Amino acid sequence: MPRRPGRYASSSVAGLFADAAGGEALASGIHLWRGVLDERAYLDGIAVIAAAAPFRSMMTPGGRPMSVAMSNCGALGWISDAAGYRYSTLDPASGRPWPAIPEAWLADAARLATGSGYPDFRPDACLINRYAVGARMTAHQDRNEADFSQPIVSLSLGLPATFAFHGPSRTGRATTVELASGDALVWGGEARLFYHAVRPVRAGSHPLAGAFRYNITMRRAAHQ
Ligand code: MD3
Ligand code: FE
Repeated sequence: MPRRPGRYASSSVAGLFADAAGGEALASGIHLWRGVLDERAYLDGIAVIAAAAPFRSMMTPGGRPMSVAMSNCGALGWISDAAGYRYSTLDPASGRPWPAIPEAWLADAARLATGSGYPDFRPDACLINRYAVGARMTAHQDRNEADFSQPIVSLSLGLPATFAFHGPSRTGRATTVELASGDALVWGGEARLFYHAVRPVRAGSHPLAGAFRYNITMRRAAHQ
């Protein structure tokens, strides 16, 4: 994981302090690692996965297409359709299993989780979100997983975005943080069930990703 020189920061994040292993804790259970990813390798890996499991706009249970296009790798993939949100071992578009999570991604996830205080993270699900300009994710909790004691590792590539998180309820002001290509976030402990959102992605061009933002989330969806 080559490190980029540190940039910073979101003025709206108060009280940053350093994690033991070099990340920054934004709040209890939220660990930010700036510029730690090999952007080119991740974008190449995304292209390989998308060749087998193309990005598609899934339907909400209410029947609206999501603005974020999605693909998955790993034993379990997150899907949404008229029947609801859930994990599936098969890609509904092809009827085949999802591609495997690349070993390099699993190695980075283990290192980031361990460095954030979660040494037992063993992801079985990896959702890849692709945001075109204007795409967004409204406030929600991630609660389709079986074990909330496992953290989520989130990797950002391509165009930057404003990420917002609340607390355990949707009410109250959100804290925002600017996420750039190469940044990683680990969400565990009490933050695991926080409401969170991605603001509409602003127009721009990234030298490697063009007019897209990608987010990779590695999770433990099934019981260990
Ligand atoms: C905070 N994706 O796919 S990942 C999602 O950037 C999702 O695409 C966002 O939220 C994205 O569900 C954010 C960061 C993230 C993931 C899970 C969380 C933040 C979280 C769970 C609890 C609290
Ligand atoms: Fe989420």
